[in-house]
This record gives sequence, structure tokens and C-alpha cells, in this order.
Amino acid sequence: MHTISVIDSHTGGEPTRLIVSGGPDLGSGPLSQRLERFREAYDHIRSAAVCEPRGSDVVVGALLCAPHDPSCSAGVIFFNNVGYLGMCGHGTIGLVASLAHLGRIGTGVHRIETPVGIVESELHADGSVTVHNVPAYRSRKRVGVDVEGVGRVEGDVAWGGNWFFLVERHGQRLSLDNTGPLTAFASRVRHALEAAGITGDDGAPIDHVELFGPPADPANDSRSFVLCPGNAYDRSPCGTGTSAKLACLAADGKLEPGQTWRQESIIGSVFEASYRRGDTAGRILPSIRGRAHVNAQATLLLDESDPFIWGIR
Ligand code: PYC
Repeated sequence: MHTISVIDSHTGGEPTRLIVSGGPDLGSGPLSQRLERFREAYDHIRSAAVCEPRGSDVVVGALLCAPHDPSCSAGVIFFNNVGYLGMCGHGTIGLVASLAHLGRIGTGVHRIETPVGIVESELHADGSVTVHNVPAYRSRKRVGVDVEGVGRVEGDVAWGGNWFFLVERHGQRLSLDNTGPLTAFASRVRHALEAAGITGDDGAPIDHVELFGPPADPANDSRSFVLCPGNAYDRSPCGTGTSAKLACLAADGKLEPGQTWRQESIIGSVFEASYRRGDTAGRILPSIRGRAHVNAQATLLLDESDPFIWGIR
């Protein structure tokens, strides 16, 4: 029987399952290349780790890898119920909390290699983690798309480590008892973007949709509902999504460098975010602070006689 050791955590309610050992041997080289090897040769390990019946649509997986860049403490490849993520903010916070739980790192700054670049993370004495994310930017403002059964929806296209479509005017109620209709709405928007050929700059699909509205808690700046690629919604405020939001706020002159933005998730969890100016092309350097809690340390058992050994795909 094959076994995989994992640490489970959640960051503001959003789960991360970190594969510590027993995962695929992807060899060496840049993590972008190792991600392709994972996709081509070991996709069944992805689905075994995060899909039902062991996992669920909500679980984000993280494969701990030896870094290619020697200045990094760790490398990581994130994945979910349908594929792979370039970066994952809540997952990086979960990774750092899990490595601290294992006693592999202490408080301070740690460089983490991802398929889309190196991020710096800082584990604070109170257990919270700041992620200094990859550069974020808004690619296009107020892009219109015709959504079946809804009509014209306008949003911004932005990169925050993944591609996002950010919608302010959607007419939806951003509340936890309304996640069914929110999921249906955001999913239609994503399909409409795909049908209209609206993509990220590199031709990659815009696979995350973010709906924004006023916060439930007046201490926060905004509430969001974020639909992830596999149709699960993010329980956390979404680190890469908050980075994309900061890029839009910065581009509109609505948030100054260093100013704090408190992004509230659909379940009420919060990331504290700010940015520094990046380059002259308008890219920003986002920082996201949140807290993860380790809630399981387990061994996954992969039994060849189990008809769903590789998950329900
Ligand atoms: O926190 O960046 C994030 C994220 C992406 C998908 C789910 N969470």
C-alpha cells in the first residue's frame, strides 16, 4: 500500500492539505517545469489527495518540493479539485504554519519558490503570516461580457498570481446563506468570459471570479465572494484575489502605497493587505497578512483494491 503524509490546516476557513512526503518525485529544475511533470505524469496523485472521497471540492493541495533557488526555504506547487494553481495566498500562509508546526522553520522571513515566482513570507510571533506576493497588476479595466440569463456584466481583469475577473456591480447579496446563487452567478460569468475569448494576457483562462460589496463588519473595507476554478468558493478572502484587488485600487488611485486594506471573506474571515510600488509599468508588490491553524496530521492510505483510490474524477 502506498502512503502519503499530509498536514491539514485552514486559513480563515479555507483548507490547505500539504503533502510532506510520499508525493510524486518531480525531479529538479524550476517549479514551473516540475508543475508540468506533475500534470502530465502524476495527476492521479493530485486527485487522490484532494478530491472526494478523501478530500472535497474545497481543499487546496500543496506539494512540498525542494527549492530550485538555494535562497529559498521551500518550494511548493498548489493544486485543487480540477488542476493546478500558479500561486495561492491562503495556501502559502497554511504552508508556513504547517512548516512551523513541524519545527522546520521559526519566526522570521522565509523565501518560498512557486511556479510563478518567489514569494517572501514572514512568520510573526503571534502565529500570523505575511505573504509578500508576486507582482500584481490590472490588465484591463471595465471589460463587458454578455452573461447568459443575466445580461451585460462589467469587470476588471487583473493578475495577482492567478487571473481574476473583479466585479463591483453584480446585484447579488454577498452573504453566507446565499452561496448557491452566488456560485451559479459567478460560474456563468466565468463561462461567458471563456465563450467570448476573454483571457489573461498570456492567453490563460480567467479562472477566478470575484464579486465585491460592502463589508458586514465596519472595521473592514470590503467583502468578497471568490469563485475558484473547480466551482468551490474560497472561504478565505483569497490572497491572490486580494492582490488583484489591490492592483485595481492602486490603478484607480483609491489606495495609497502602505495604506491598509482589510478584505473580508464571505464567511467573515479577514486578510490585512497593503502594497508597495513595483515598476513603471504599474505593477504593485502586494503583502497579505492572515492566520492559519493546523488541524490534522495524517497518513493517506492508497489501497490498490479501492475503486476510488485516485479520487472521484
Ligand atoms: O488564497 O490565493 C488564494 C487562493 C486561491 C485559490 C484559493 N485560495
